[in-house]
Amino acid sequence: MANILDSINEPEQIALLSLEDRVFLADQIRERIIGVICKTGGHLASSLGVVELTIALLTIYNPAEDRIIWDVGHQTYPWKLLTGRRELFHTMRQTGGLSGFPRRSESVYDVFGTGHSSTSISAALGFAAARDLAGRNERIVAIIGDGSMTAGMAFEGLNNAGSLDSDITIILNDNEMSISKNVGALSRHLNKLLTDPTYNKFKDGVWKALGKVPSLGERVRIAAHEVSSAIKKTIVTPASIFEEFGVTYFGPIPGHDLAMLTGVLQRVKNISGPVLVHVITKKGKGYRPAEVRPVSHHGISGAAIKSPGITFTKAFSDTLLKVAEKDPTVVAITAAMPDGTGLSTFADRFPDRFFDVGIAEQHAVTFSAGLAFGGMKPVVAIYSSFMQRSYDQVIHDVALQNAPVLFAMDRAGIVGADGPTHHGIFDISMFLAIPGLTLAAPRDCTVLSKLISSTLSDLNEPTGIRYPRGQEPELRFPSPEVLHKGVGQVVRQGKHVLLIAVGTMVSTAMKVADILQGKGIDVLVFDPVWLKPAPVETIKELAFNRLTVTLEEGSITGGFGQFVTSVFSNSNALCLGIPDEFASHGSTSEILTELGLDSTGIADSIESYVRNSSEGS
Ligand SMILES: Cc1ncc(C[n+]2csc(CCOP(=O)(O)OP(=O)(O)O)c2C)c(N)n1
Repeated sequence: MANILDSINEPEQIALLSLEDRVFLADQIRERIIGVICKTGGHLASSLGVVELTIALLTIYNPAEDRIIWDVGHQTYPWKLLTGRRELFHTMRQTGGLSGFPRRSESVYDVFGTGHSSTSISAALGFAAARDLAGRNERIVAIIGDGSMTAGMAFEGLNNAGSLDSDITIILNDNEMSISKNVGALSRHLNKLLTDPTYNKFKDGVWKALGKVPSLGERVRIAAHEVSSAIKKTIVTPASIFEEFGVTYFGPIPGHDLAMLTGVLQRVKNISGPVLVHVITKKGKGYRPAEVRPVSHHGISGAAIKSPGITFTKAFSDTLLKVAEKDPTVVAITAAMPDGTGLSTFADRFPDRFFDVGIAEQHAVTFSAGLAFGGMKPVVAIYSSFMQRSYDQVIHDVALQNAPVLFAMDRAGIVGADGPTHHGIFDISMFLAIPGLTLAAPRDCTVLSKLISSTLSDLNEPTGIRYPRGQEPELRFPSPEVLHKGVGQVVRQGKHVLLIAVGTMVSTAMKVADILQGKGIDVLVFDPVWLKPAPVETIKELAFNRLTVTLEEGSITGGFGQFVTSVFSNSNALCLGIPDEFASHGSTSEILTELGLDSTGIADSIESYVRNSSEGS
């Protein structure tokens, strides 16, 4: 078989291929994705599920003019391979390489950047409204998964789509999976559509209908009713919720039958008003291990050697389980991330006390406030970057009413290959600004476990605990038996510089202190543990006769450094952290080095600060 994939340099070539060649192309795309991603790591299963869909879209639409908008964007590997990035595909998610998500800065074919879910319908509507105002006629398509469809934002988009009545096509890519099994009433509804007896009638009927509808070449614009009634006259589609939103529904369509998929999308393309095509795909299609275990193949870590240490996620999961065994009021909530957050074990052990609410961070937070006022102790486990979605709910529903909720914020700090959409660098600034909310950052898994147990033993106010992805750092220090709110710990003595390090930066700070020791600079390392209430009095005392430096894996602007040093009358402190920019993707250590936040970079910054200060005094 000729290598068709390697001959595709422009997406426009795809429409010129025969159907048979496009089917071969699908096989070759799968082979390439499996070959590369099993080595480098990345989002495997979702991308394998949309190979035919991507080819069909590029056959029917003109990607240079039409606007194809992917939701979440983790499934765009076939898209990247076919839109001019094939030769860079092996650099995926690495420093300086391709992003694992669509990026406007990476390609003209990535018309809307993503990473967080459920934005595609809103973005598509915006594009459509702009097109209508400008009097242009490009087509606008949003591709959204059944998991992403569970989010409030997707429904906000649908609601608006039904009233704007602008021409857009929404493709619902239904593989019955979010990262884990999809949940909720919408998922049930989609399943009902899928198992409706009219589905098979639809499959047969579609072919008949396609024969009756004029082809695209013959007519530039076809009125809505002409095509939809032509198809619907021949087949009875099951009643769907989307029709109630004023969105014309077609489906379900088998998503790996390239001929049928292309045929249906071609006809639907020219229907006016909002249209939703329900496409059924299989996550991991074509790679047996991913088909069988789509959850563990959603994102894979590739051939990287893994060390056996304990992760923060595991420490959280184990501790929560222990506490919940003794306290029946402890309940756990996730927004579609039971595995990533470590809550699956809790779900297995306490199914009645576990809530997967779908990709619905805002709802998860307000739901927890209700649980708290109802007498439960809710633990909401949400990645730091996804907490951004629920900022108003944290303020308005939790903090303002002093709802005792524990936020377990995993993936805080730089997360590595997923890049700027996923780095957890704003949580400190977000949380510190909210009155009544307390926030802690453990330096290792022991401190994390103690924080969870002690907070849950007397959960009486909203509390956040932020901890990073991956394993605890090598360096560990004994921690006090009980961690009192607002009390930190000196982990190394020194007379020249007070280095206040947040969370796992304590470990880096110890290495920095070693480096600086060799240069005659004596560093005291202080771990505040609690960022709010901060151990302000202790910090003031320690800062006496020492230069103060703060260090955090979070945004400098509004971060802990600025927060805590603002209490000094002479606030001549050096605040180190993530500068006012979006950190890129790559390995975490490379990103930190680039930001000057590796031990050598930090030591250099502190050394010049000390030298400049002594010259100035
Ligand atoms: C706001 C937000 N919350 C959580 C996530 C984590 N996440 C990434 S993909 C995904 C599941 C998406 O499911 P679906 O849309 O059905 O796509 P599939 O992977 O099944 O193709 C989740 C929960 C996210 N990207 N954005």
